Amino acid sequence: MSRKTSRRQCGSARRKARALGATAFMVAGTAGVTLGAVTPSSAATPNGLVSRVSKAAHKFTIALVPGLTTDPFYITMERGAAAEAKKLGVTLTWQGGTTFSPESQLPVVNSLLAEHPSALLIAPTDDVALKAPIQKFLSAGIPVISVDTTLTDTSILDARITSDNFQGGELAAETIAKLAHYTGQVAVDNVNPGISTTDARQAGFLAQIKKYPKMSVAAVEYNTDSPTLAASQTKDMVLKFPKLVGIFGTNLYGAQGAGEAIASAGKKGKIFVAGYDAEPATVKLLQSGVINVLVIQQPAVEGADGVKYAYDILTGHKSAVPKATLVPNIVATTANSHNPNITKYYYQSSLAALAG
Ligand code: T6T
Repeated sequence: MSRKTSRRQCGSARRKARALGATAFMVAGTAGVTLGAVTPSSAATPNGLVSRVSKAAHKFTIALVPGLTTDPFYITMERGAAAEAKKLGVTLTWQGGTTFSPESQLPVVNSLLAEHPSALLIAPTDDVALKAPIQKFLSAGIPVISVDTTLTDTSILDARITSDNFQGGELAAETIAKLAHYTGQVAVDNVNPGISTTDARQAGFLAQIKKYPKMSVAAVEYNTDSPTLAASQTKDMVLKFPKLVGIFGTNLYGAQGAGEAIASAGKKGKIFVAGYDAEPATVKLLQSGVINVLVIQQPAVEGADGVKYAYDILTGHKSAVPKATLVPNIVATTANSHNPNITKYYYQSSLAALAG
């Protein structure tokens, strides 16, 4: 996704929220950084339609296809979706690939089409490669909502729900810049190009760094969602760029790898780390001061909203469903990392939590 597209999406979702009369939402501050108003999600659903559970609802099966099944971000999303499905009396299914890649996700999506679910919630692992398979669901009359990641061509989707990824990237840059007294080089450890969320985070980060005349970007690396690769890339960058003052891991595996490499290179407090997502490995690095800031998302809210919107579409209330929903980020720092107002947003990382 281009920077422009990402910006436009955020803007349009914000406008939508305003149109709905949504209240401004302040996220937790970090290191003197405060984010502005962003679009609320489920709380803003205007009509209360979703609380009506009818017998007919039981015939609905909503399929949730995550980016990959082992990632705590998506496990937490499933929990939110499952709770909402229970409330509405619909069936939720959950199946996906075991790596974050179209190669792993496509066979799952293709075989799911034959099952003809009532609606599809999907986190596309590539913003172009998943368009044709998704189009097949739409052509079969199955509504599709993207959750977390989305397509470059969002026009074909019934709705999309994501976090404010561009803003999360800006915040990561702002935090590092402040800690480094607005001087020095920074690097990005991203997943793969072609992922709408992490591309937008990178775009936000780079745009923000550009605002600081004494700062520059030394490198952008892609770790293919592997913390081991992110760690070795970070180690190499530390050796190669003596002026490096900060690194941004754009998702939980990048943040984990970057943090672990900075700790083992003895650079804690010298090279600042901004990351994304809160599961045990990243939280531990945050609490020990290696990671300085984590942008935390609300995947359970995304999952719940997805089910709710699918239900509204299936019950003839499509006009109540916003085309674009931006879920607010939560900002965790080493200083607030034990605060219950923050810890309540940490992700569920165990599949055992899926029972019940
Ligand atoms: O950061 C999340 C998600 O938002 C992103 O699209 C892919 O990576 C995660 O699942 C974390 O691993």
